[in-house]
Amino acid sequence: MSCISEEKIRKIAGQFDFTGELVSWSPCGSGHINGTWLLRYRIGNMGSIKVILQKINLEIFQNPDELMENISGVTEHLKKKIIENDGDPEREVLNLIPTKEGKNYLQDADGECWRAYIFITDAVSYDLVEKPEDFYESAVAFGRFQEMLADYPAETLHETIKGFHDTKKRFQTLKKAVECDSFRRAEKVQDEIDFAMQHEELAGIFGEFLQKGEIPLRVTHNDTKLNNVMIDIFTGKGICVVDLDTVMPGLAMDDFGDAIRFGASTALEDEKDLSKVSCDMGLYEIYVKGFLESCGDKLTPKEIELLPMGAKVMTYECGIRFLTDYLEGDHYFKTDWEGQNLDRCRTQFKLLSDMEKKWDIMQEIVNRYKPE
Ligand code: ADP
Ligand code: GN1
Ligand code: MG
Repeated sequence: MSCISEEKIRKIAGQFDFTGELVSWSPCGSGHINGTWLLRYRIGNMGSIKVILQKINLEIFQNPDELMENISGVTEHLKKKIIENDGDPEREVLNLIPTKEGKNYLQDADGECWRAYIFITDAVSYDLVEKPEDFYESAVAFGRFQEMLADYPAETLHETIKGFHDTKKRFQTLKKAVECDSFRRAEKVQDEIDFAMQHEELAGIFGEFLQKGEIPLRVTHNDTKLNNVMIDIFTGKGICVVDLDTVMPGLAMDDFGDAIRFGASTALEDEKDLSKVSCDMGLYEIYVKGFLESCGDKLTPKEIELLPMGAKVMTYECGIRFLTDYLEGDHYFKTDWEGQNLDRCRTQFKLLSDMEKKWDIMQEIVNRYKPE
């Protein structure tokens, strides 16, 4: 996905509305879905500018018009709020660069779809927490993100991936993958399949609360990994939330939980040595604090009570998604080695087991930080 010829990149980049001489490009970030490149341009004697070029994964996002309509709408909304709050609209929100024809993405002759963003300068994203403060900042950024979108007209958002966090549906898909066993891998992962089946209960919890009207749908990010927040290298602040492909009506607990399963882990998502994998309660506490400080007063008592459950559910959901993809021959998440999705599944199940051991502490921490 990250390989691209010079001819192709020049042809694609040349159709977006900016000038300058393209001098270099390189793959960027460690996202599992889209192809992302950092492009450097020289502009006369004025210096250089950087641009992010992304190839949209059309196997996953089948309706690019709707996807980009969501992103345009959400970024415009965020920009207004940021300007109202005297923020920097070039760095605190993604800025789409239109095509020369004035569209928000490009469909090339091969049918591939591309979009370009202004590069957020002097900022980094992390796959593993290096400093606890960075994790705190990511919590504040995601909490603020949710808050700024609280008045976004949710009914105008398209569901870019149907049933994205419908854990029950994810569980059914896993069961089908086990039954089909198209790649004859099920026998090798019987322990993981057993673990997934034993935890089936987690798949239905939020669906039931929703059905009973006990928890609300909100406009949420739905992919709150630490590496989807850009951290300012000078101030250490969580400057901008990126990866807006899955901004849709969803659950606050899922945004919280997804961030915990990734960022409060003591190891990378694809660590092979499971003895290194645990859910760090110090990091968990820091995230709880940042998240509740930034959006806690907007959440209902039930949502707050269910935050720790969000961590378990999202860790489980992600684990079964990785297991399903392994069983189905690794067609969804990008992989760099055979078995990487299985490695990812194992870290998630290890984390979930660890959360079960730490369940009382996890609840106690949320209790301690909940708004009065
Ligand atoms: P994916 O859907 O594949 O995860 P992302 O949109 O998250 O793709 O982009 C991958 C990575 O590229 C991000 O984690 C971030 O590090 C980097 N990135 C994305 N957009 C920008 C941007 N506008 N400026 C700087 N870096 C960016
Ligand atoms: C994908 O795009 P990225 O890498 O930020 C995935 C998330 C998973 C995550 C697991 C659209 O996120 O749902 O939780 O991988 N995004 C999509 O690391 O499926
Ligand atoms: Mg990403």
